[in-house]
Formats: sequence, C-alpha cells, structure tokens
Amino acid sequence: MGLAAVIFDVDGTLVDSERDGHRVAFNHAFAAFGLEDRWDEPAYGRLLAVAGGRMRLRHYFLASGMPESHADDLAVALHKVKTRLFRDLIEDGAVPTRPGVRRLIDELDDAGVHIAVATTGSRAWVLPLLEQHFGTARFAAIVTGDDVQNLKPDPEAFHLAVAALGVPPADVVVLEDSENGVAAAVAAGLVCVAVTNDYTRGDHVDRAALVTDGFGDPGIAQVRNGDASLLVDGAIRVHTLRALVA
Ligand code: XBP
Ligand code: MG
Repeated sequence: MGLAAVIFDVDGTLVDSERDGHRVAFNHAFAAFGLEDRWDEPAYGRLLAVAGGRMRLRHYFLASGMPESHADDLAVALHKVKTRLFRDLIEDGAVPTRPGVRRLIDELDDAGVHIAVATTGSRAWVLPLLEQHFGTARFAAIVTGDDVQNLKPDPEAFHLAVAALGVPPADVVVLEDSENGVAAAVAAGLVCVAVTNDYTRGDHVDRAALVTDGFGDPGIAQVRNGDASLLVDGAIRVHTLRALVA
C-alpha cells in the first residue's frame, strides 16, 4: 500500500529535550531531596544508555554503591518529583521541537498519513508536551513508558503502536534518534530513520535505513548512512519516507 503511518520517538526526535530539559529536572530533583548529586552534560550523555528516567536513577544509585532496596525506593520517589519539575519546564516553554519536525508532521497530515508516538518517557509529561506543540488529537496512537512492561531497546512500544494504528508493519516508518530507539524499531520489524543529535551522534544507529543529523531545516541534513538522493532540498520530507517503504 505504501506509506500508511509514521511513528515518532519523542525525546531527541520530536523535541530537543535531554540536555536542557530532563537533565535539568533531574538535577533540580536531586536538590529538592537535599542531595549533592548533579549530572553534568557528559555524565548525563553516558547515563542515557539506560532507557527510562526511573531506571536511569536506579542504575546511578546502584553504581554509587547504594543498597538495592534503598536505590529502588529513592529512584521511585525522586523520579516522581523529577517528572513534576519536567512538566513545569514544559509549561515554561523550555522544551522546544526540533527544527523541521513540525513541517514534516504538517506534510504528513496533508498527505493523509497517520502519525503516532512511541516513547520511553512518562505519560504524565508526554501528553502536555504533545498538546503544547502539536495537539494530542493529531496522533492516532500515543504509547509511553507507562504502557509497556519492557522499555526500548525492547520492541514492545512499537508493537503496541502498530497494533493501535491497525496498518501493516511494512507500511510504517519510524523516526528515532538513539541506539536504543533504532534497535527497538528494527526489532519490531519496522523501517527506521535515525535523526541523530548532539547526544546520539556517536550511537550505533547504522541499522536504520537512513541516518541524518537533522530534519534539514534550516540548512541541509547531512546523511551519514543511506541514500542522500531521498532527501528533498536537503530535508526529510514525505517523499523521503514514502521512498523507504515503496
Ligand atoms: C528517552 C528516555 C526517557 C527520557 C526521560 O525516551 O529514555 O526515559 O530520557 O523521561 P524516548 P522519563 O524513547 O522518547 O527517546 O524520566 O519520563 O523516563
Ligand atoms: Mg529518543
């Protein structure tokens, strides 16, 4: 049938959310708990290998020698505060969309291509973020970290999104930014485009059908892997995604 739907990852793909968003919220949560811990930009980039904010905290506390039961309890409590603080950052306009993604979503809408979301992030902030930038009603399915048993790189979120969309997997393209995300999409049997960012530029994403450093707005998206002729005026457009499932 051709391109029936596009599934977007959120963090690092729809929005530039990690360095100045989640990382800041984690650090404010540490301060709210009276902890001296702070995650600087390089440390947080390494911690991003662990999907899920609560699991990232647990991993960090265990690695610092904290007993498991304390690490579990503190991760749960601190992540609740972090999520509230991240919602505040969203409301303050501190989590912007990536250049070019809004244009692509408008084009997909105009072309009658369904769009969906499959993210590891928490529903408590994903919904207000999508509402703020796009309107949640535009998404035929929204799968979050709260809806799955297994986070990326497990393919569960993409399996749920494809089932909710009700379209053949062969007619779907995924847009992701990270190694975990591309691995999850490929494991779900889906064609994936990787749009890397400052944090994920070094990730192993070459199982994606196309790897670029941005959506191509403004300026030209640099293609790291795949056929650069699929871009339109140096940008990822509907034509690009259609060509990948033709
Ligand atoms: C990226 C993640 C998320 C965020 C933090 O999700 O791994 O955990 O880093 O959000 P995506 P939470 O799949 O959208 O790239 O603290 O809500 O987990
Ligand atoms: Mg991501």
